[in-house]
Parts: sequence; C-alpha cells; structure tokens
Amino acid sequence: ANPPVTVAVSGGAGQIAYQLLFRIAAGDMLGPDQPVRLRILEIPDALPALEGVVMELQDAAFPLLASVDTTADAPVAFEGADHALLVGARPRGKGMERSDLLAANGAIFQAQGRAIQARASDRIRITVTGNPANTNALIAAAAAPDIPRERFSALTRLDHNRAVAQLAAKTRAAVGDIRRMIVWGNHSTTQVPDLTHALVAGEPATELVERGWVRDEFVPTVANRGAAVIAARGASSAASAASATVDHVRSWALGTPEGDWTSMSVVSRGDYGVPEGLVSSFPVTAVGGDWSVVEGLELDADVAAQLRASVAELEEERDQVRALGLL
Ligand code: NAX
Repeated sequence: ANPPVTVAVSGGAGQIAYQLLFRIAAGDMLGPDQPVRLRILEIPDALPALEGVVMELQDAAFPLLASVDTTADAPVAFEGADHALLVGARPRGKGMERSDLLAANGAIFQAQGRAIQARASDRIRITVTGNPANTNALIAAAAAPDIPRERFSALTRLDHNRAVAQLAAKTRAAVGDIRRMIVWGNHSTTQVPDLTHALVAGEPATELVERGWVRDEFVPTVANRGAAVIAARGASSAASAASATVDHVRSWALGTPEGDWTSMSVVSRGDYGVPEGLVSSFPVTAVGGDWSVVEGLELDADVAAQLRASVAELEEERDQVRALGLL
C-alpha cells in the first residue's frame, strides 16, 4: 500500500468540516489507494465538540483512514503536512465592521502561514476555503515567504461547480457534458462566471444560450448562490463547499482531465491583466500536483470589464490588510 499522506484541516468542528473530513477519509479526495492521516485544528472551545466528530470518524471504520489527531496548536497540526485545508475562519459577528473581520482573520491566517512554513512537509499544498478566502490565502502566503507561491490557493471551485450546474440545467445537458467553464477574480459577489469558452457536449455554449440569459440570469445566479442557499436553508453552503474543496484538491493533486480545465484561485503571475501577487481565480490545468494558467484565451468585453471590477476589489482588500501590517 502507499504510505499515508498527511492532511491538516482547520475548523474541524464546523459545518463544512462535518462533510469534508468524511469525504477525505472515504478516499474521495486523494483516491481509493491513498491512505490518509488527518490532523484536525480547532480553537480550544471547540475541541470537545470536535471529539464527537472524531468518534464518528472512528465509527465509520474507513479503511483508508490511518490516523486522526486533534489539536488547538497550529504548529502541531501542520507538522509534516502534505495538504493544509484552511477552512476555519472567524465569522462576521453582529456589529462587526469589515475591517474588524479582516483583522481577526488576518491574525489567524498569518499565524497559520508561519506554522505551515515552520513545520509542513516540503510537498505542502495549501487550500484556503475560509472567507475572505482569496485575501486569507494572500496573508498566509505573505507569512510563509520560503514556500513557493504556487503552493498557495483559495477555493473558487464551488463557484465553478455552481456555474457548470446552471449551464447544464439551462441546456438540459448532463453536468459531465460541460467542459471549459471559468470563474475569474475574487470569491465574492464580484466573481466572474464565464461560459464564453465552455463546451456543452462539444458545442460552444454561446451558440446554445442567449447573451441576455448569461447577463441577467447566469452570472447573477452563480454569484449570489451562497446567499440563496442561506435564505433557503438558514445556514451557509456546507456540503457543496466541502465537495468543492475535495474537487479542488483532487484536481490539483491528481490532475485535470484531458481537454478540460478547472477554476482555482492562485497567486497571479500577471496573466490576463491581474496584477502579480494577487490571489485571483483563473482557468487552470494541473498535472501531478503542479498547475498552470490556461494561456491565450480571448476575453469577451463583458467578462474583461467584470474582471477589472473584481480585481479592483482584490486590490482594495490587499490594501486594507497591508494597512493592518499583515503583508
Ligand atoms: P463554521 O462556523 O460552521 O465552522 C468554522 C469552524 O472554524 C468553527 O468550528 C470554528 O471554531 C473554527 N475556527 C475558527 N477559528 C479557527 C482557528 N483560528 N483555527 C482553527 N479553527 C478555527 O463555518 P463553516 O460553515 O464550516 O465555514 C467555514 C468557512 O468557509 C467560513 O469562513 C465560510 O465563510 C467559508 N466558506 C467558503 C466558501 C468558498 O467557496 N470559498 C463557501 C462556503 C463557506 O461560506
């Protein structure tokens, strides 16, 4: 059997982790032949609840689950970690300003970035799900300057999957028939779902749907889907966010399929006019744990304008955390 891979997950007593940990242990993330060691990080107050989750992980008797450890100490959690899934974050409390939220999360992601640099395996790959995900990834990367930039990522796969699902429903196609969807920019309402390069069973999506539908239905539905789930469920997306986190890491570690790509927020190298160093979503292909941005795509005028607005928001968030001394 393969030696176990160590996966550190923060926010282990939260609602996303309640799905995510079980999907990882079942082999959905790294494959059916890859044993995993889980290292779960929580704040001290949540450790008793986390013990209940650990009991359930035991009770599921997953053959691939080599070990489970819990801790409230980040350096312990990231010791030897091959993947760090940073899900835990400070939620926005009543009366909390956006700057308070950035500061609270900044402290968390700075400390975790330092701990990852000090302790993780040299194979470490970091995925930030906790919001504001792109800027939290930027902070963690800044706190870990010795780790290559391309090892830091943030989750926009949920937005990508939502876009795929909306296009499949509209064209009455199977989800598996949709290829080359893109979400650009920030994981926020300024995100840019882009179907102008997408194929539906090999046919260009732009020949199957009206421009008006894209502008008035597709883009706003995808960008506001998180709020719609909260309105319906009374709680934020959890199972779908966990599923997207699994998909993100699987695509990164095991590769994207031939002829397709995925959307992933990564540290920009300046592609498509996104300033170098910002953590922005791009279309990427991946092979054996390394990603590359899909090059040479022509940007539709609407998409280009929306991307500029999303980049402006990312720059504003970067400037705020820089003013807080986090970069
Ligand atoms: P929950 O509030 O259910 O769980 C978060 C958990 O993180 C809590 O148990 C908390 O104790 C823990 N935590 C807080 N600070 C921590 C720290 N310093 N170290 C370790 N653990 C810590 O939230 P949940 O619904 O699980 O969502 C988690 C995060 O994902 C939130 O920031 C949420 O906004 C974000 N999301 C991101 C999405 C994305 O697509 N990128 C979509 C879903 C979700 O909204």
